[in-house]
Amino acid sequence: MRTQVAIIGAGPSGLLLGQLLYKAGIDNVVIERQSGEYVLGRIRAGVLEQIAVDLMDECGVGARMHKEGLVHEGIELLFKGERHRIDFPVLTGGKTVVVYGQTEVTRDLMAARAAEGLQTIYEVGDTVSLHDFDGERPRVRYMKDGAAHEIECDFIAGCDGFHGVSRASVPRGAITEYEKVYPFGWLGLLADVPPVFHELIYANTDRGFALCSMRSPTRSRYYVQVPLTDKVENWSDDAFYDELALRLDPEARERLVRGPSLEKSIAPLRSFVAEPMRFGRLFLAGDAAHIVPPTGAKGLNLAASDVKYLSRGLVEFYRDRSSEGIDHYSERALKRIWKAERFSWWMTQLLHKFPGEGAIGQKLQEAELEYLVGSRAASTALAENYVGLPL
Ligand code: RFL
Ligand code: PHB
Repeated sequence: MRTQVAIIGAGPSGLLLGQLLYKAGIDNVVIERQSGEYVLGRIRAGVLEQIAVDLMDECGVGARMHKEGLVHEGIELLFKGERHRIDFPVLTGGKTVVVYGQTEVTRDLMAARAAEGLQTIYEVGDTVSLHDFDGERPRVRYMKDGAAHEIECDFIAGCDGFHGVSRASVPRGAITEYEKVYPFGWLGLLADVPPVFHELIYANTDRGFALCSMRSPTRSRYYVQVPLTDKVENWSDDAFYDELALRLDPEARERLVRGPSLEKSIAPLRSFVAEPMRFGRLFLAGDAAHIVPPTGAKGLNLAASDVKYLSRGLVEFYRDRSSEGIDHYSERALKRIWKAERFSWWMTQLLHKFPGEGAIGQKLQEAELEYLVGSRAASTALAENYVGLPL
C-alpha cells in the first residue's frame, strides 16, 4: 500500500491530523493498536481551549460540540474551606473554554473519517514497526489478521501516545527526554448524576486535591488525589464519595449527588517532554512527545496545537513545495509545550498535598492561593494560561 502520510494512533492527535490533511487533499492512513470501541472507552480529558474548538470546526466536525458542549466562563478554587471564582472573560478579554469530553471529540472524528471512507486500520496490536524515516521513503509495517502488511509513505506521524512505538523507534542518542513523576495519582469516577456545581471546582485541602468536573448537566466527572500505592479495586463508590465529600465546602457537600460509577480508574501524574519532535521524516505529536499532569487541562489541547502546526507544515510542503513549516515544526510546537508544561506543573504543585511537605507546605500553598485570588495580575496569569496561550 502507498499513502502520503502514515499516521500511527487513532487518539485525538492522529484523528485530528488525518482529518485536516484529508481536507487539504493529502492522502493518509491511520493505524491503531486497539479497536475503535476500546479507544472510545477511555475516559480522559474534558476541557477544550478555543484553539481546539476552532480545530474541530476546521475539521468540519464541530456541530455536535457546539450543540452539546458547555461553554464555561470560569472555574472555582476551593481552599481553607471557601470557594473563590476565577472569571475568564473578565480577565482575558472575553475568552472561555468548552467542556466536551475527549470521548465525544474522538467519536465525532471517527464518524467523519468513516463517512468520508478514509482508511483506519484498527486492532493491529503491538505489531507496528517504523522503517527508513531517515530517508525519503519511509515505510510502516504491521500485522493484521495474521497477514503482514507494509505501507510506503512520504512521512510518518507518530500520534501513538506516551507508550507508543514511534518515540521508541528513534535512536537513543537523537532524543533528549525530560521527566518528572509525581508521588500521587488521580482516582477518577464518572457517574450519571448532576454535577455539584455548574463550573469546575479545583480543591486544595489538607486531605489532598479534589476536582469536580462534568461531561454534561446530567453526567459528573470527579477526581480525588490518592497515593500511588492505592488500587482502584479497593475504592468502592461509597468510599470515593465519602472522601470527595470531605474535600468539599459545606454547600458543595450538601449538593453532592451519589450514583453508581460508569467508570473508575487511577491515573498517575507525570511531566514529560521529548526533544526534538522530528527525526527525518518522522514527526511526533501529542502524548507521544509530551505529557502534562491533568491539573491544568492541557494534554488534549497541546495535542491539538501540535497537530495544527504539523498539518500546516505538511500542507505547505505539498501545496507550496516549501519545507519551512515542517523544518520549524519541532521548535514552534515545543515553545508552546514548555509553557503548558510549566503551567500544569505550577497548578499541580499549588493544589496537591505533597508527601513530606508537612504543615508548612499547606500554609505556603494557602498563602499563594490567597495571593492568587486577591491579585488581579495573578488571577489573570492563571486565566490566560487556562483558556490557552496564543499559537
Ligand atoms: P492518546 O489519546 O494516548 O492516543 C494514542 C493512540 O495511539 C494508540 N497506540 C498505538 N497505535 C498503533 N501502534 C502502537 N504501537 C500504538 N501504541 C499506542 C493508542 O491505542 C491510542 O489510541 O494520545 P493523543 O492522541 O496524543 O491524545 C492525547 C490526550 O489523550 C491526552 O493528552 C489527554 O487525555 C490528557 N488529559 C487532559 N487533557 C486536556 O486537554 N484536558 C483535560 O481536561 C484532560 N484531562 C487527561 C485528563 C488525561 C487523563 N489521563 C487518564 C491520562 C484527565 C485524565 C485522567
Ligand atoms: C475532566 O473533566 O476530566 C478534567 C477537567 C479538568 C482537568 C482535568 C480533567 O483539569
